[in-house]
Amino acid sequence: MPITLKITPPLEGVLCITLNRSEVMNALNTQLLGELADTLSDADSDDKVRAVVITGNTKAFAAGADINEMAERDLVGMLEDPRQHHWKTITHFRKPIIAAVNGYALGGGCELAMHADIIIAGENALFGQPEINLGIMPGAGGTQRLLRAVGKSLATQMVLTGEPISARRAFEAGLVSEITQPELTLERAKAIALHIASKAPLAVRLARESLHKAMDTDLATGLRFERHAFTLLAGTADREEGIRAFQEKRPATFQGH
Ligand code: DAK
Repeated sequence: MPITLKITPPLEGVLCITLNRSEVMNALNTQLLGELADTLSDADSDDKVRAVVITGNTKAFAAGADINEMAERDLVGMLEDPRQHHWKTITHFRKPIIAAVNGYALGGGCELAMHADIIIAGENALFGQPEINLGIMPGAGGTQRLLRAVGKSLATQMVLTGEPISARRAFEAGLVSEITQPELTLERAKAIALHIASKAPLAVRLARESLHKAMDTDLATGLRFERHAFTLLAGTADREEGIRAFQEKRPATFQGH
């Protein structure tokens, strides 16, 4: 039973995970990351889960790695840090994640939000990589994913000054796809997750993988992957159902095969 997370059982295909260390701005300690990795691992093989929403509270999505815990680790401790394994599990999760971000998304918190496929931000959200203020640097994608999301100049400014950006600036830069009133952020993220959860799961999975390819390969390789994935879907019952439903002018019911 997780202690650092609140988990709402899957409803219409959507699992909702709330980070639950509000007394420390949802700082990501090893236990929280472990519980999150385990929850996502289970969700990966659970047919009832088609999309996941991750959120925090109104003050903080997450203010980064737990600095007090980090202070206890020396070089060898960092090399053997179990958190690296948990981050890897989160990275390799195969279903869409929507992050509903209010308040601080700093350091590892910003990096966790960037592990999501879609970020919905409340007007009060602040995104930043303040590691430089601690004499360290981002370690969970904060230089790589941020640069790809917002471009070189803004990413460099954020990482080297440690200054956060507002939700509005993050929206303009393409880091987040929508801004909402803070009290509506979670509802909006859930609505998007529900929408995705109603689509054909194999098509969602392959489309998502193809989008990810655009981040880490050249155009020709990405286009080749896209074509193969598109072709593979021709063998699915859900494609047949989707096309037949269109022709019969009725909503499609997808089964996931
Ligand atoms: N860790 C531990 N405690 C934290 C925390 C954090 N990151 N952030 C906040 N807290 C705690 C505060 O210490 C305080 O605790 P008490 O004093 O009440 O006991 C409580 O939360 C409330 O915070 P404040 O009193 O400071 O609240 P304010 O509103 O004044 O300020 C703040 C909120 C978020 C601006 C401020 O707390 C702050 O600057 N927090 C630190 C933000 C930060 O520097 N984040 C980056 C951490 S480094 C890796 C992967 C990832 C990482 C590293 C390695 N590998 C895979 C290898 C990631 C590194 C990081 O994220």
